[in-house]
Amino acid sequence: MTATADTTAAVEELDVLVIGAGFAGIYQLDRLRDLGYSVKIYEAGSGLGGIWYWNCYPGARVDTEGPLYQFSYKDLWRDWEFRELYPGWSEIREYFDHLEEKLDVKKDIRFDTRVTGAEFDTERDQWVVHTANGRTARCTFLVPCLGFAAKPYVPPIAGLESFRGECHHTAWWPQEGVDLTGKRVAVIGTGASGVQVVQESARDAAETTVFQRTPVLAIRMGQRTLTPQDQDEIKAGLPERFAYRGDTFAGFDMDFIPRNAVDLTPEERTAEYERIWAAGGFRFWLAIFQDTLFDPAANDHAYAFWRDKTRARIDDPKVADTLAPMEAPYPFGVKRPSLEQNYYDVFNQDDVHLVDISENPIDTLTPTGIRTADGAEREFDLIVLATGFDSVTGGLTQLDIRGTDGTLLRDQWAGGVDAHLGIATANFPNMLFVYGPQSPSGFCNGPTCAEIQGELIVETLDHLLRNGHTRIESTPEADRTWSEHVAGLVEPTLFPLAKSWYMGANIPGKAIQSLNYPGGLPSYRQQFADAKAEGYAGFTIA
Ligand code: N01
Repeated sequence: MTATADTTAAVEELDVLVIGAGFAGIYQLDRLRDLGYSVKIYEAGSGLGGIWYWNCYPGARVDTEGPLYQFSYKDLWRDWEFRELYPGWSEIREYFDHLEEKLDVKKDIRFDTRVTGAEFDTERDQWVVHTANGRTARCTFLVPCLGFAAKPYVPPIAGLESFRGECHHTAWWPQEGVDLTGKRVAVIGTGASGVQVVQESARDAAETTVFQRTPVLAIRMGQRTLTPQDQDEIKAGLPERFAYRGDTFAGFDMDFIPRNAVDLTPEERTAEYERIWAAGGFRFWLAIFQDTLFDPAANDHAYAFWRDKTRARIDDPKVADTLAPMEAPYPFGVKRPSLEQNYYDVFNQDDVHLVDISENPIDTLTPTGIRTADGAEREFDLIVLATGFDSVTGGLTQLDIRGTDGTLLRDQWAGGVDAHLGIATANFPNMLFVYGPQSPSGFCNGPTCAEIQGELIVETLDHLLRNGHTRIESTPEADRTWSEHVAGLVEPTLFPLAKSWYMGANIPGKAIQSLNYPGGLPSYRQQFADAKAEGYAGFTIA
C-alpha cells in the first residue's frame, strides 16, 4: 500500500496515543478524554470499526447476539437497535456511526494513518511513533488496540501471483465490494470467514468450490429478524445481561453447565444438548457441560451429537464424511466453532463442490484457476482466501516497535509471548495493550473485553498520570510467571490437541502456546484486581 504523505503537522505530543479505532480503541479514547488527558487514535483504515472496517466480505457477520455486541456504558444502548439477532457488517458499521453521533470521537482520530513503528526515548520516557504517511507523534503512553485479527495470513500457495482472475483475502476485501453473481468462485479455508463467504457464494455465484483442509464444526446460528416486541424485551433485559456478562467465562450472557456430561445418562445428556442446540448460537460451546473442553469422553459425546445433527442435512455420504466425519477430526470446541445458517445444506446444491485438500492438496494456482495434486484443473473467476490471521500477536509483531535495549518486539517474542496480565511486556515500558496476547481477548466477546479490560487499563493510566508517574514496565519475572500461569491453565484442557490459531498453530514456525487467557474473564479480573491492590505487583513504576 502506498501512503499519501501527511505533512500537515509537526511532531504531535500526547499523553496517550491509541492505535486502532475499533471497540477497544474508541473506549480508550472516550474514557481518557473524559478524564482530561490529551489522547488521539491513529487508524490505518478510513473509517471506524476496526475489524468491521476491513472485513466487509460477502456474508461477514458477527457470531455474537447483537444486543450483547455493543457497549453497555453511558447508556449508549438505549437508543440503538440491531435489526437482526446476528447483525451483518454493514449494520455493525451503522452502530459505529451511532457511536460517532453520541461520542463525537472522529475529531480525535487520524484516519488513513498506519502506524509502522515506534521506539522508546528513555531520556524523556516517551514513545516516538511513526506512521506510513510520514507523521511522528510523541506520547507518554502507547496503547495498541489492534484486535486479534490485525494481520491477515496468506499461505505460501504456489502460483498465487500467476492467477489472472480476482483474488482477495477476506480481511483485505475491496471496500467497494465484489459482485459474485454469475462467477465461478473458489473459497480456500473453512473457518468462520470461509463459512460465511460460502453461504453467500452458494446463493449468488454460478459455481462455488470449497477447498477444505480441516472440517469446521459449525453450529446453528438461529438467526432471525428482530420484531418490535423482541426489541422491547431486549431493552428491558439488557441491564441485567450486561451486568452478567462480566461474570461469565467469555463475556456473553451464558456460561458452562456446572455438571459433567459423563455423569449423566445418555437420555439426560441428549435432553440438555437438544435444549442448548435449539437455543442456538454459542450455547452449544460456551453453555455446554463443564467437562466438554477437558475430558475426551465428554467431548466425544458433544461431537457425536453435533455430527448426527449435521450429517442428517447432507445428502451425499461422501460429502458428509468430509464435512462431518464419523470420527472427530479434533476435539469439539477447541478450534472455534463458527455459527452457520445453511452452510451444510448448500453442499446439496449441484453448483456447490467440495474438495478435500487434506487428501488431495492444492498443487498450484494457474493463470486461470487451481490445480490439485491429482492433476485436476478447475477454472475460476474469483479466488477467496479465507485463510485466517497471524492471530493475537501478529498485529503487534508486524510493527517495528523497539524496546529500551533496541530489540524489536517481534524478536523478543520470536520464541513465544510473555506478557504480564496480558497487557505489558518487559523492555517495552509505557506500552499497555488492550485485547492483546495472554489476556481474555480471543476467548472473550469483543465489546465486553473492550469495556472491562479497557477500564482496567484506563484506571492504570489515570493512576500513573494523576500521580505524576512517567514510567511503568512489567518485570521479566512477572511476564514469565504470567506465561507459566497461562500454560498451566491450558495444559489440562483439550485445546493443545488441535492446530488452531488459539495455540498459534495455524502459522508455520510460530511458537505453540495459548495466545489467550484460558482462565475466564472473572478470574482475569480478580488477578488484575489483586495486582492493583498490591500497588501494581509485577510492574516497576517510576
Ligand atoms: O480464520 P481461521 P478465519 N491451505 O484461522 C485454512 C474470527 N472471526 O478468518 O483448519 C489450505 O479460523 C484453515 O485450514 P486448517 C473468529 O474468532 C469471526 O475463518 O488450518 N487451507 C482454515 O480452514 C475466527 O475464529 C467472525 O486446516 C488453509 C482457514 O484457512 C477468527 O476470526 C467471522 C491454509 C482459516 O480459518 C479467524 O477466522 C470471521 C493452507 N495453506 C472471523 N492455511 C464472526 O464473528 C489456512 N487454511 C462471524
